[in-house]
Parts: sequence; C-alpha cells; structure tokens
Amino acid sequence: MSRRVAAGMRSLGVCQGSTVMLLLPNSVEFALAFLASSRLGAVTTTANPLHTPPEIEKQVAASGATVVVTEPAFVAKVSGLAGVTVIATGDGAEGCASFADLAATDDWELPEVAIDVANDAVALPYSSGTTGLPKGVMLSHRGLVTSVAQLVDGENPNLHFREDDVVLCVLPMFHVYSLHSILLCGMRAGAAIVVMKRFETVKMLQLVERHGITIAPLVPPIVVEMAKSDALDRHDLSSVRMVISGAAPMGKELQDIIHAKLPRAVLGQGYGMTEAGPVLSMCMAFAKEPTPVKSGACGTVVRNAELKIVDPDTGMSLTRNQPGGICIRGRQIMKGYLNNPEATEKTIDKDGWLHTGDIGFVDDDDEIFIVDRLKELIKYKGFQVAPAELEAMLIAHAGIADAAVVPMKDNSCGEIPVAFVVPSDGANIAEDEIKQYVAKQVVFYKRLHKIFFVNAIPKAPSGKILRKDLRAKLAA
Ligand code: 4UW
Repeated sequence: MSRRVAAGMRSLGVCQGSTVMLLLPNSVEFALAFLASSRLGAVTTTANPLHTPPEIEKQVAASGATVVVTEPAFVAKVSGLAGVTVIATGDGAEGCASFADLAATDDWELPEVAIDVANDAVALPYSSGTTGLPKGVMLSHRGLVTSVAQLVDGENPNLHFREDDVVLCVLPMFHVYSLHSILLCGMRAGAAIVVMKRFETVKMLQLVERHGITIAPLVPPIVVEMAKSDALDRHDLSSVRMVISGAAPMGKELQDIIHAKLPRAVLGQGYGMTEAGPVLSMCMAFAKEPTPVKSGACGTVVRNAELKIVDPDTGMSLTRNQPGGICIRGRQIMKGYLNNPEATEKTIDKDGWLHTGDIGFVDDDDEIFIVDRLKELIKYKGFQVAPAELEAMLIAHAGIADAAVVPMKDNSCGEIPVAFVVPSDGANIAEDEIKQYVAKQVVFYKRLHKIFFVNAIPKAPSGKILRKDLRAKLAA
C-alpha cells in the first residue's frame, strides 16, 4: 500500500528532495505516508497536530514542506498556507487531495529512485537540541536504518522484538521515540503494531488485554498514571513481556512500583535524543541474551557506536562512575541541522562526537545513568519545550522587559515550564495575563505554569542567562 500511496503522492508533485509534513495523530496512514515519501526520496517532517497554526506555519516554512498530510479536523490549520498541497485522511475535507484516492493509485509506473543513503535525509523531526529554537534534525536513510539495526538486528539483538510480538503504539508517531523504536523497529522485526490514537489508561489496558500486547513502550508520565490506577488489577496484563521507558528520567521508586504490579514483564529504559539518531543506549535486559540491569539505569550504549563522558569545562574524557557530559559517535547520529551549520558545529565537534547536553556517568557494568541536564531543554511529559521560544514570545510583550524560562520539577509531568519575568517600567502586568498571552500561541505542553516577578534576570557577562541560578531558586 505504501507503493500505491507513493504513486499517488508523485502525481501530486512529490519527488526526490521534496519535503512532506505529517500532521497526523497515530494512524495507519501515518506509517503509509512516511514509507511512501521515503520511497520517493522525499523527506518527512513530523509535527504535533495539536500545534497552533503559527507553530505549524513556522515549521512548514523552515522545512520547506510543500505537501501536508493531515486529518479533516486539522485541515483549517494549514489550508491557508501558500504553495502547500493538503492531503486529508478520512472523508469530506473540501479542497484537499484524498488519502484514500492516493492509496488506490496504480503503482506500476513508480520509478526507482537513486538515493544517496549516507547524505539524503529521510526524516526531519524538529528539536531545539542543547540551545535555542527548534531546528530541523536531518536524519539520513543510512543513519535511521543504522539506528534500527543497532537495536533489533543481529544474532543477539539489544531490543529483542520478534515476529510474534504485538507492540503497543500509544506514544505519538510524530516524536522520534515512537517513529523509530515502535514503528520502524516493530516493522523491521515483522511484529504487529497496535495503533492507539491518544492515551487513556483504561482504554490502553483494554487494548493490552484484547490484543495480547507483548511489548509496551511508554514514557514515565504514562507509567505514573498506570502506577496510580486501580484499573491495573482488573485487567489481565500477563501477555506483556517488556515495558520500555524513555524520553525522560524514570526513578528507581517508580520502576519498583511497576515491577511489583507487572512481575512477569521485564522493565527497563532506553535513552534517546532526536539528534542522536535517536537511540544512544538501551536496557540489556531486553536483549535476546539478556543480562541483569540496575533500576534507574537507562541502558548500555548501542552496538557499533562509541560513547564517552567528558568534563564539561575541559572536554577531557572522564573515567567510570564520574558524571560529565555524555557524547556519542557513530553512523546513526544526525547529519546536522537543516540550514544551520553554526548550530550543527556546536553540537557535533570536528571529531564527529555529538554532545548531548546531558550529564551522566557509566558504571562498572557499562550501564549509563543520567543525573542532570546541562542544556536548556525542558521536558514536559517527554515533550520538548524550548525556553528560547517562550522567552522570545515574552520579550515581545510590551509589558515585559526581560524574561527567562526554566524547568520546575513536577511529580506527574516530570518538569513544567515556569518563567521569571521583569516587568517593563511602569507596567502593571498580572500573572494570569502572561499565562494567557503565551497559552494562546502555543501547544498545551508549552504553557507556562507559574510566573515569578523579579527585578533582573541573572546573566553571565556574555549575556547568557544563568539558568542554573534560577533552577536553584526554584529548588530552594
Ligand atoms: N532518562 C532521562 C531517559 C531519557 C532522557 C531521553 O525529545 P528528544 O530529542 O528525544 C527523546 C528520545 C527518546 C527515545 C527515543 C528512542 C528510544 O528507543 C528511547 O528509549 C526507549 C527513547 O526523548 O529529547 C532528548 C532528551 O530527553 C532526555 C535527555 O535529556 C535527552 O537529551 N531523555 N531519554 N531514559 N532523560
């Protein structure tokens, strides 16, 4: 079917080098459209359909997308964009090409495309990386395939997905965790994938029971919901043999609670970052020939890749058990940021090491522990929030002279974005007004939860915000 969708997309002008935006919730169409545009040599950029129209417009413009695939409910968000062809799934979206028609196209004339696997990008997810605004992360065909192979291929795959597995896909496919480790790894292994449009605890447990789900890739906030839910005891979840967590830290306590509730399942973490291609490390208890792991660890470095821990000040490599900046090198990492060589150079050094901006250490058993984050990034339920984006918005407000956005720890969301704000001279601006002003412009997870009014934002002589000081203020 992906061949037919590809033929249909081609008739709409999608060709090698085109960029297609998928603005879709989890759906079979998402998978087909991704495979179809990859087959044509086009690049897929993914976005959250709940993004606001300005957020979407920005990404369409920055990525150069000329085609957007979406659902009828979200067509209005993109229908006014000049030079963009909209393809809609389902029925009755006026003025759009129909996905069903594409899927019915004859594929006999589909051309073979000569793809330069090392250099041509296949996916263009957006990430703010270690600093600044969201940027297009160019993942090449070879990079993404390498990352899949590092997990599920070989005689002793690190992530042992089997053909008879049934993998739960509740995490959004527009995020690299789901796109890579559920969709692509699941398909590579020939497993079945149960596609869930949005998370709901009881519905998810019902699906597990009904379809005999064996693999449950999750994020810590979903694990927290499960741990709290008494519905867990009312469902037969004995089919689950693997519970994977990633995208945000999962503490030992939470891991122990879930382990007690699902004693037959192996529970462990993976560690990913969009720019890293995306997987840096995976729990060895998920391997075909598993080895024991420690609670709280986020895996062992994937095969055919190098990982080192460096002193953030000197750049010197550190020994085991010493926390420092985590760096990774290998074929799987991104090619770079789209149209942004400066940001690329700041992230991948001249020796090919990608600096993650995470602080962690490797213990005596090669297990990786993340202990802190050097970078600005805020993770709300595993979703990225770029402080720079919110700061730019705040400073644009007439009543605000200066602002800084930092993460605040939160039990159910992991982190929530909060702002320190310096009001303009004479301005009388209220907390709620600022919250509303931001909320109108951004997707739900970027909303500010608290505003602290201050006289000045602490800055280094270079003008850089001293985020650590602000985070320390919150912790005090
Ligand atoms: N513990 C603590 C973790 C962890 C973590 C990530 O949104 P991005 O760019 O990317 C991701 C990707 C996660 C992912 C992909 C595929 C996969 O198999 C897997 O394991 C199951 C996970 O989250 O955010 C990157 C940042 O998120 C934090 C960390 O700061 C990283 O740089 N992060 N995983 N297990 N923190």
